[in-house]
Amino acid sequence: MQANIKSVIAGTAGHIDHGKTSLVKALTGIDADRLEEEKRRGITIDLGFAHATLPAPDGSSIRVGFVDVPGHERFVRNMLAGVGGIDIVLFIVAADESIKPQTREHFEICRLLAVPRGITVLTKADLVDADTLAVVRSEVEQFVRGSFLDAARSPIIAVSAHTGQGLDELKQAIAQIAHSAPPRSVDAVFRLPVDRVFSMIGFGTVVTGTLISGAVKKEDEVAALPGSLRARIRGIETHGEKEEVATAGQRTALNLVGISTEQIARGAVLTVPETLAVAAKFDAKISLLKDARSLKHRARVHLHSFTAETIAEVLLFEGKECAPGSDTYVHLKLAEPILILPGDRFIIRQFSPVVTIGGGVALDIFPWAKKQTPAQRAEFLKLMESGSQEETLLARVARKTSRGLSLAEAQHETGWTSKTIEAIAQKLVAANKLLRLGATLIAAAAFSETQASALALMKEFHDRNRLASGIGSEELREKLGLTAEVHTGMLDALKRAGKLDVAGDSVRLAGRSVQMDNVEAAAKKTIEDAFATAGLKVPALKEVLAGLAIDRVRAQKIVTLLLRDRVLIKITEDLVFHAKALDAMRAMLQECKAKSPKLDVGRFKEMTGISRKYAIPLLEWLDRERVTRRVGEERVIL
Ligand SMILES: Nc1nc2c(ncn2[C@@H]2O[C@H](COP(=O)(O)OP(=O)(O)OP(=O)(O)O)[C@@H](O)[C@H]2O)c(=O)[nH]1
Ligand SMILES: [Mg+2]
Repeated sequence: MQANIKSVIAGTAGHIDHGKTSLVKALTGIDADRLEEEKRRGITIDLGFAHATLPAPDGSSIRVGFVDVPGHERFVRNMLAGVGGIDIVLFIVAADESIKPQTREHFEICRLLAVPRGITVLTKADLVDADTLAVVRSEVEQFVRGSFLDAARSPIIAVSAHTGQGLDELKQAIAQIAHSAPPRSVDAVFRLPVDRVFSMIGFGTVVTGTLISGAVKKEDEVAALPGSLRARIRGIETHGEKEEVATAGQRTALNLVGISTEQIARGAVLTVPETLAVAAKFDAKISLLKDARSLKHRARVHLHSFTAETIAEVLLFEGKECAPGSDTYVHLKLAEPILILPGDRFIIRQFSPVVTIGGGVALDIFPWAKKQTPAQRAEFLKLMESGSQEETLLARVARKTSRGLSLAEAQHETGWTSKTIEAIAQKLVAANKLLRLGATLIAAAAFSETQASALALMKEFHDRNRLASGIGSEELREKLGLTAEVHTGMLDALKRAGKLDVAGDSVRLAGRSVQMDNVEAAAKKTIEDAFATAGLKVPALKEVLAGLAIDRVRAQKIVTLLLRDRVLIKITEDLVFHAKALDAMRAMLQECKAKSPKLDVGRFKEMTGISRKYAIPLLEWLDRERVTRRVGEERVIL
C-alpha cells in the first residue's frame, strides 16, 4: 500500500431509480448491484461497493471507496447501514423527476447523521432540455439551502451516466473535496461496524465494513461486540488490494480466524479487546423532523447506529411529548445492547408504520441516573454536548463523587484511547482539579470532602469509644463507603497531613489516645497487678474481671488495650499471662538449655512449678513462638 495515499468514503443517497448505481458504475467501472435479484429487478436492495483512484488537485492520488445504497423506501434500513461513517455524500436527484420522497428522507438522514460534506448530483441530464435542467437545479438549490449541501459551499453538478456529460467535472469535485477534508484521526480506538459477512473458499470468514476510527493490522486480535467472541485477523483488503494495515476512512475487508460466518452478522462491531463496552441504555439528545408526529414519553422507536439496529424506548426528561421540529434530551432503553460511543449519531424511525422521524447524538452511555436529579442530568448532558475533553472528563469524574472513576471506566464512558485519557487526566491533575489514586481518578473537591467525612467519623468514633485506641481500617472504609484505592489514598493524605495515625490495621485521630476515668484506670491497674503477681499460675480472666468495680463491656475494652500494648499476652481463649512472667520463663529455658536442650512435660513442670493445665498450652505456645520445637514426644529448646 502507498501509505501517503489519502482514502475517503463516498456514499450515494437519493430516490429509487434516480441513477445512483449507474453513476457509481460510470465513475468506477464497477457494478455495485451484486445480487441476482437486484439484476433481475433492476433495483438496488442491499448495499453495494466500488472504488476508484482519482487524481488530486496537487498531483497526488486519492482513493475513493463508494458505498451505493438502495433508494427504495422498503430498504431504508439497508441504506442506514451504509451511510454511517461516510466522508462525502453524493446526493442524487434525477433531472427528469426532481425531488421525491426518498430524496427528502435520505437528505434528512444525512443531515441528522451530520455527514460533513457532499456534492449534489443531477443525474440523467441527457433526458431533459436545458430549461428543465435549470428549473430542477433551482428547486434543488432551494431544497438544500442553509444545509451542509448549500450551493454556496458545495457544488451542484449535472451528469449523465449514459453520455458521460459532467463526469469529469464530478470526479474533479470529488477529488477536490476529498483532498481538502481533514484527515481522520487514527489516534482513536479501532472500530469497524460490520456490514457484510461471507465465507471465501480457502479463507473462511470475511467481514467488510467502513473503518470508522483507529487502525488495525494483520495478526491483531479483535473483539466482536456485542458478545464475547474474539478473532485473529489473517488478512486485510482495502479497495480490492491486500494490505498489512487498514486505517479510518477505508472500506475494509477482514479475513477472520476464530469466528464462523454463523457467529457474526451485520450490526456487530469489531474493536480492540477489553477496551470498549456495549450499552443497553444511554442518554442522548434527539431532534424530531418537522413533518414527524410528536413523540410521546415511553414511545418505542427503531434505532439505527452505523450498521446496528434495535428497538428503543424513549424516556423524556421533562414533559409528556417532544414536538415535531424540536429537540430534547432523552434516556433510551434498548431492546438489545449495542456498541455506541458519546458523539455517535443515530437515526430513529417510527415503530409502525416505519418512517424516519428524527435522529440524535449519544452523550452519556453510562448514565449515573440514580445519583443525579433530572436537572443535574440535563446540565451534565449539555456539557457533554459542547464541553472540551478536559471539561467532560472532569465532569464524568466529579459526578462519581467519593467513588471516583477508574481509568477503565473512563475508557468505557468516553471511548477514548487510554493514551488520550492519561494525557487529559494528567493536565487536570496538574491543574489541581483531579487526583489520581492508583488507577482511580477522583475530583479534588470530592477528595477533600472524603477526608473531612473521615475525620468527622473518626472524631465521633473516639467520642463514643473512649477506651478504643482506634478503628479498624476496613471498618472505616466500609463506614465511608469507599473503594480500596480511594480509602488508601485518603489515609495516606491524612497521615501526611498529620491528622491521622495509622498503626498496623488501626486508624486513630492524631494525638487522640484512650481516655480513662479514675475508676477505669484503677480497674486497669487491678487487672495488671493480678497477672503480674500470679507469675505463671495465672487466675482465670473471668474471675479477675468479675471482681472489678466496672461493667463487663468496659472491663473487656481495658483487657483489649492491655493485650494491644502487649502487657498481657493471650495464649489460648482462656489463658492470659503477664508479659513479664513469660519473659522470665523464656530466660529460665535458656538457662536449662545450657544443661540440656531436651525438654519434656515433666521437666518443664518441675522447672516452672506449674500444673499440666498450664504446662501443655504454654509448651504449645512456645512451639508457635519458635522457642521450642517438638520432636516426637519430646521438645528441644532452640
Ligand atoms: N438516460 C439515462 N438513464 C439513466 C441514467 N442513469 C441511470 N439511468 C437509468 O435509470 C434506471 C435506474 O438506474 P439505477 O442506477 O439503477 O438507479 P438507482 O438510483 O441505483 O436505483 P435504486 O438503487 O433502486 O434506488 C436504469 O434503467 C438506468 O439505466 C442516465 O444518466 N441517463
Ligand atoms: Mg441502485
